Amino acid sequence: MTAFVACREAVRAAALGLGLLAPVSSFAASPITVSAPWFRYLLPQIPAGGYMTLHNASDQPAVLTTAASPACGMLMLHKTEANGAMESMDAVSSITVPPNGRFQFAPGSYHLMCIQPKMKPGETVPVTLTFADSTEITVSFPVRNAKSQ
Ligand SMILES: [Cu+2]
Repeated sequence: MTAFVACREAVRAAALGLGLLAPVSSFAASPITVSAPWFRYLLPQIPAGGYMTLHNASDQPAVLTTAASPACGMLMLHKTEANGAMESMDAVSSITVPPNGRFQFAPGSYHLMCIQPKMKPGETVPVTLTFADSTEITVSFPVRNAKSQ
């Protein structure tokens, strides 16, 4: 429950810091590219939210099934849901990026939940994304703090 509440606050705090963009990373061998990856890091005992946009240049859907990082302990796919004044968060088993489309992770919506963050603002940490067809891509996520914009 504590981690749950902390995460919710991290997500809300992150919403205040929207509007930032990171350099686009591209992967020549894969139709999947990732833009604007970042983690919002608060404290070691508070889960860090990870955000990015996935782009799919193929004419087939791309299904993201797992994310992993040595900087996270467990790294989960999560979605925040607003129900009136309440907010809750659920694990999701996969995320589908439409053909020639994109899928955005953002504060208040889909995010990567880094359960035990071992990172510092200013660093970059690797995240490996695995898709249903066994494609794996590793992306460098810049780490930002609560006040970053
Ligand atoms: Cu979460």
